[in-house]
Formats: sequence, C-alpha cells, structure tokens
Amino acid sequence: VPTISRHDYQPYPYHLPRVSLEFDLNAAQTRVHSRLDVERVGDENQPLRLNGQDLVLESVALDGRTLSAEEYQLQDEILTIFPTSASFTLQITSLCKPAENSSLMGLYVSGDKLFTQCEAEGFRRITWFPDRPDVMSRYRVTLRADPKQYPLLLSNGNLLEEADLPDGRHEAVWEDPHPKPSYLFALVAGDFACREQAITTQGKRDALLQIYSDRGSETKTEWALDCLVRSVQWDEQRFGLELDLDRFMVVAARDFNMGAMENKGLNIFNSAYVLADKDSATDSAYRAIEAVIGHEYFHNWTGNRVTCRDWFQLSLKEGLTVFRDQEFSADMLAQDLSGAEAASARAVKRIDDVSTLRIAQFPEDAGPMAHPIRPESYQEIGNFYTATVYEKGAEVIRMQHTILGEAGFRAGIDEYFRRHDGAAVTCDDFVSAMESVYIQQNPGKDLDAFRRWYSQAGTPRVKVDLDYNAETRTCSITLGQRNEAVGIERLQSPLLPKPPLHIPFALGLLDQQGKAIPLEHDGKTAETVLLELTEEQQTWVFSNIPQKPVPSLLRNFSAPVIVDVERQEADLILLAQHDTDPFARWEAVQELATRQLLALTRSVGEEQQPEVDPRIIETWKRLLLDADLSAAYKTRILSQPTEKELLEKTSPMDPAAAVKASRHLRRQLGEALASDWLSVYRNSAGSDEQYTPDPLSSGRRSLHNLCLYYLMAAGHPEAKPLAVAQYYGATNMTDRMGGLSALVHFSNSPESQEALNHFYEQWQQDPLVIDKWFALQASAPGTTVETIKSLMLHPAFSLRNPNRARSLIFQFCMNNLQGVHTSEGYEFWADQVIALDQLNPEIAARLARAFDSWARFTATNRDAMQAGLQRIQQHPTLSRNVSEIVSKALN
Ligand code: HT7
Ligand code: ZN
Repeated sequence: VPTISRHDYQPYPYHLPRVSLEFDLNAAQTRVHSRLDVERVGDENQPLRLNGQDLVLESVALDGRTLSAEEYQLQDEILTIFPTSASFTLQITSLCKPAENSSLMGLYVSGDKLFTQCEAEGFRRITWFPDRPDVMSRYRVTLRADPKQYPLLLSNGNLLEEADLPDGRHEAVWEDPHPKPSYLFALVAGDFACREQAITTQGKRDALLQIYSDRGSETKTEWALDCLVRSVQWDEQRFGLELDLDRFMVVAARDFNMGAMENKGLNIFNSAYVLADKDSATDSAYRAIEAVIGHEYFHNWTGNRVTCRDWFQLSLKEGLTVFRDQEFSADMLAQDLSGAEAASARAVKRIDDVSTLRIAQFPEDAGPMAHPIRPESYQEIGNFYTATVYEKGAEVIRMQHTILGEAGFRAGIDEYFRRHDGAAVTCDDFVSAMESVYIQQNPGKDLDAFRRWYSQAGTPRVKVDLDYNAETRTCSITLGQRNEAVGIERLQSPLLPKPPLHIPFALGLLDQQGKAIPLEHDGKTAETVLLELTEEQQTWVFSNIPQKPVPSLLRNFSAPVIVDVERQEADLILLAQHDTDPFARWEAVQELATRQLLALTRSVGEEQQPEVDPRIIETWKRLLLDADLSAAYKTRILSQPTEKELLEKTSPMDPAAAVKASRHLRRQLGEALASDWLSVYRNSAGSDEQYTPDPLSSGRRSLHNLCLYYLMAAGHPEAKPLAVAQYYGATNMTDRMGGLSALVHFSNSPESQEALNHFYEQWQQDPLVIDKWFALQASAPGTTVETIKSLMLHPAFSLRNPNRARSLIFQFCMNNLQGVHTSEGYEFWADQVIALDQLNPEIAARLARAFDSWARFTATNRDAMQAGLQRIQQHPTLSRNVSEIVSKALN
C-alpha cells in the first residue's frame, strides 16, 4: 500500500472554476453527467489526472468531441486526459451504484433515501474529479428523480428552479455561489419532514434555517433547531462571523459513519445528533446535539470559507472547530451566571473535555498510531480522523488562546480571515496569523517553539520542583519538560532528543489554610499566573510568600501535558477543599482516588483488599455535602476515574486488577457514605415539572443518578427498590436510563431482566433508544462474548448500521474490560473486524484500533491480542484502512 508524505505536496496544475453536475438518481444505478471548465495554471503538456473509484465510465468528451479509449488512460483509479490547449471543457458520463455501496462513502442508500458523504475522498465514488481539497470550484447541480420515491431533492447553495419532466420524473437545480472543494459537495433525495425558522443576521440579512428528518420525527427536531439558532448568534457575538447563505439545511440520516458532516449549506447528520425529546433522549444526548450542531455550523467559516490545502492540514479546520464548539458549549453552560458560579459551570465542560482527551488521545499518543496533529504520512486518510487531530488539535488552539488572551486570539482570528478568506491553506498559515499578534504583544519573541506542537507527537511530561526559602520569603518554581520518542519515532530515531515546546503553564499558590496567595508576575499581581515554558528547564521566583505554599498546578489544564510532581496526600486534600480553580480542585480529588486505586490494584492478589483511606472518604463526604458546589460539578468531582483510565495507569496493563480495584473503591465509598448518598438522592429528586435540558436541572439529575449508582454499588437494601421505582416512574429518559443502568450494572436479578424487556417493548420503534438498550447490555459487568453473540442474532441488530455496530460491538470491545479481556473476547473482536471490513472499512478500522496498546499488557493478554492482530493481518481481502492499522500495531 503506497504511503503519502506531507513533503510530496504539489499544487494541482489546473483550475476548475465551474463544475456542472447532472444526476439521474436511482438507488440501483445513478448516472452522473459532469461538465468541467478547466484552465491550465501549470506548465504545458501536463496531463489532467482525475480520481474515480467504483465507477463505470461511459464517455469522455473534450471540447464537445467524444474521445476514443485510446485517447485517455484509465488505470489504478486514475483517469488521465492529455489536453492540448490551456483552457477547455471536459464532459464525463459515469455510473455509480448507491444500493451496493455499504461503505457509506460517496452516494449511498439509507432506508429509502439517498445521501452523500464526500469527506475525505468520497467524491471520487460519485464522479471523476481531482478529489483534493485545494481544487475549489463553483457548482451547479441538477437532480432528476422519481417524485414519488424522492419528492425532495437537495444540494448545496440556492435552489434555482424546480420542474416536472415529461418522462414523469422531476428535477431541481441548485447553485452554490461559494467556490468549494469536492469534499464539501452534498446531495440528499427522499421524503422528509422539515422544521424551519427564519432569522435575521447581525448584518441584517435574512436567512432560513431548516432541519430535515424522517417523517414522524419532526417532533424531535425542536432542540436541534434551537441549537442551530444559538450557534448562529454565538458565532456572530464571539467571533464576528456571520452566516453567508440564504438557507442553511441540516438533514438527519440513520446510517452515517461519523457524527455529522459540514457540507456547505447542507450539513448531513447522524440522526443521533439531531433527534431528541424528553422521553427518548438523555441530558447527555441533548448536550451532544448542541456540541455537534455547533461544530458543523462553525465549520462554515473554519473549514469551508478557509479550507485545508491538503489532508495533512486536517487539524487546521478540525482542531480549531473543536475548540470553537467546546467554547460554545461552555458559554451555554455559564449563560446567566457570573463569578465563581460561571467558572464552575465552565469547568464542568473543561473536565469532560479533558477526560475525553485522556481516555482517547493520551493512549493514542503513546501507542503505535502516535502522530503529530499534522501527520507526516498516511496510507489511508480515513484513519487520521483521530483524537490527536481533533482533541489534541483543539488543545493546541486553546493554548494559543491562553497565550494571546481572548482579545489577542480574536485579533489573530480576524487576521487569519483577512489573509486567507476563500483559500486552501496550511496550519503554518494559521500560526503565522496568530504570531502577528503575539509579536505585537511580546516584541522580540516568536512562536517558533510553539510551532513544534504541529510536528511533534507524544504527550510531554512537565516536572515541577518547588523550593521555599523562609528567610527571603521567596518560592521558586522550576519546570522541566521531557519529550520522548513515540510510535514510529522510536524505530526511526529513538535517541534523538526532541526539542522543547512552548508550554503555557498556569499556576496558583495556596497557603497552609487554603487561602490563595497573590502572585507578582509580569508586573501584575494575580491569583493565577501563566508561566511560558519554552526551554528544557526554567525557574521562576515569587516573592512575599509568607509560608511554604501548596501549589495548584496546570490550572484549567492549560496545556495537554502530564505533570510529574511529588505531592503529599495532605496537600491534595487541602486542594480538594480549597482550590479556587475548579479544574485543579477536581484534579486533586482524581489524584487522591487514583493513588488509592493503584494501591488496590497492587494488592489485588491478596485475600483481603485493604480498607480505603478514611481521609478519602472524609474528602468525598465534605464535597457531597458542600452547599456551595453545583450538582453538575459535584457529579464530576465525586465520580471516581473510570476502569479504563485506571487500566492505562497500571504497568503492565492489568484489566482484571483495574476492574477489581475500581469495584472495591466504589463499594467502599458507597457503604461508608450510604446515609449521605441516600439523603442527597432524596433531596435531588425531580418534581413533575416540565422537563428542560438546562444545566441546572440536568446537573441535579446527574447527581441523583450518581447517588443511586453508589447505593447500588454498596448493595444498600433500599437501592434496588429505588432503582426499580425510578425506572418505572420516570418522566424523562435521563431518569429512566439512570434507573435501568443501576439495575443492569449492579444486579443480575429478575428485576433487571424485566426492566430490560419492558424497555425494549416500549421503545422498539425508536432506533436511537434501541441503540441505548444494546449499549447498556454490552457494557454490563456480567456480559460475555456469548451474550453479545446472542444479541447479534436479535432481529433489531444489523452490522450494516454503524450506530448499531457501535452500540453493541464497539461498546463491548472498547468499554467492557471484564468481558472483552479474555481469549474468547479477543477472538470475537478479530472476527468482527474482519466481518465489518467487508462492509465498511472506515468503521472496521476504528474497531481494529481497540487494542492498539496490546504491547503494554500483562503477558497472557498481550499474546492473545497479538494473535488476534496477526489473524486479521493475514486475512486475504483486507481494506487499506484496516491493513494500515494492523501493520502499524504489529510493527
Ligand atoms: N468533517 C467531518 C468528517 C467526517 C468524515 C470523515 C471520514 C468519514 C466520514 C466522515 N463523516 C464526517 C466531521 C467533522 O469533523 O465535522
Ligand atoms: Zn469537524
């Protein structure tokens, strides 16, 4: 399989200013006539190379003359034309087969409708084209189809005309005024319901926002439309970016590989990120919809107006847009709040985002797929839609925001659009725009060391040393950074020292009573200072420090690093009680729990597991009963690290020990604080008032469910009846799922089976709810490979629907540590990767990554995982996607 390298980039030698596409839509066979206006920009005699995949070529005409097969070349998915003039028209007719397309890339069938997915390289499955993001064209699209089957015909831009045709079909003509790369092309055909709202933008332009969904689902699109309206307003207010279209459409699809797609003016969404009502969606689903609607909408500027020059620059749009959606969600949580309350609301979002980064990205950055946020090479670009490009990419943008400040960052964004609007550019171009502001703020300095975040993989480790001098009343803080070789760097240049990065490190100091000490830094006095570590090691000295302080480190997680520091338990307890930075406070509690859990994993073989440190229980109790903390924040701070997070910290990785230790701590916390969990549970019960997914009431529901969870873990006599009552009496899905998960996760009893059966009976018509039903069983403690295999035989299961495959197979393989880390588990996983690969390589490749870290496990697990990987690798018909993943894993 050829490897594509970032350094091999060459500009495309032609411009295609105008593209006209005509579609004769039909699920079995769709005919596409394309007409491309082409202008040479490079040297003479350059062949014109077009990509095409799984297409039947019917005809090629150059300036109106049909070419014979000898006049063009068709080889290895490339159609080569040999033009003789500098400007010409190319007409191509080809066929594709949507109903046979199970990859869900290109034009495909979902239910009785047609959808497209073109990013990254799906357009080549629709028609022959230079399918690369730096070729930008104006599209005019004519869609023709049977009006009964496909009454609605949508594409990007503005609807120019609609007509009934003499042959009984109808047609719609769309024109997109904005030049775009092929990956942003979209079409949708089918019968849909629509919910819409007219808006006026800041600049007094009228626009129509529309959400299309299956007929019958329109009752569930109110929230998505509300999120879209708020996204438009937020981008105007926070970034001064206005909607540049007369209509902005969102369409829900049942079969979709990822979350959603930002096609210009015609976003296509996984229905899981559109549909919600109180009876079928949990509070987390409501929040996820807000984030994804925001994300895709924000791409309209960061991604669509300014796009990527090549796919190595993917983080240019994804990292920036994830940062923007994270800020949008945080602003929505903090709306109407101020001071400490607003900070704590924003911290809830930050905690969730950092947890995702640590669970998904840190292991990636330490494993065989480790890559910089701007990768250097790939075999299959579909494999690089990763937590590194997205989540670490967002952290790299956030650091620029932290270094420049809100106003400086905004000035940098304004400069970025001033320089590059309408162009396809690089990550370096983005940093240069930011640097133009940084230089004004810091004459003589630059962002050279910062740029290395784009080219270096791996999670840096920052060592902190504190030295207090009572005589001079000074405290010196020394930060040192270590950047080790990771992934293929280990094979290529294991000893090469990696140069230092520019790391913004936010720090506060507390006195022994837990009071913040004002710090003088850069001519200002503040509770939090930002240290800019740009060398291997640097020291900062703070004066007027009355006593040896307790440091509050990496506040708000100011950089995606691992902090190495020696800390007393007592210091962590002090931070857990008093740190005014809500993120660092949460972090201190997590650290306390992690230390306890690791001690438990070490004694896992012993007859009796040690008692949990009473100081931990005391800390938990204080936090649980603290009247100043919001319920949402309490839920985060009182949740112990997940089994998966703990597993990552064991060495060698020992799933059985991680599971046992987690359960032990959970049970002990449940038992020791049983009366408190019970009273908070009772006090946080919802009334029958109208359900809304607002932060306050959803925070209350999350704490309520957490209390039930600890009570169940403790086997409290009242727990099961409470769970049963909560499940059957619930008036919204968050409470209902809370009751059901408590039953299914903690008691393999007739009540749990009855509730599961009842749930299926009630919700069998709603695919998104049935996904939850499968997912819950897949992650339950007693679930084995046998259970999963029998669930796969359930009539509601299908491997072809990615949401279903994710809810059952991925959930089991990736999150059920007890069930999957067995020899049968690994065998099952390998079988499923192979089976999925025949249908949908993108999805199969994601599942193939479940055991990337196999080499760090205990010997028995390691050998069995390796055998599974080898079996996949030896399969004769492996996609490029899966082949790249397994060959890197086995390297
Ligand atoms: N930009 C979108 C990427 C995407 C995608 C990539 C590969 C295969 C299927 C896909 N669906 C969507 C999603 C986003 O980041 O907004
Ligand atoms: Zn995106």
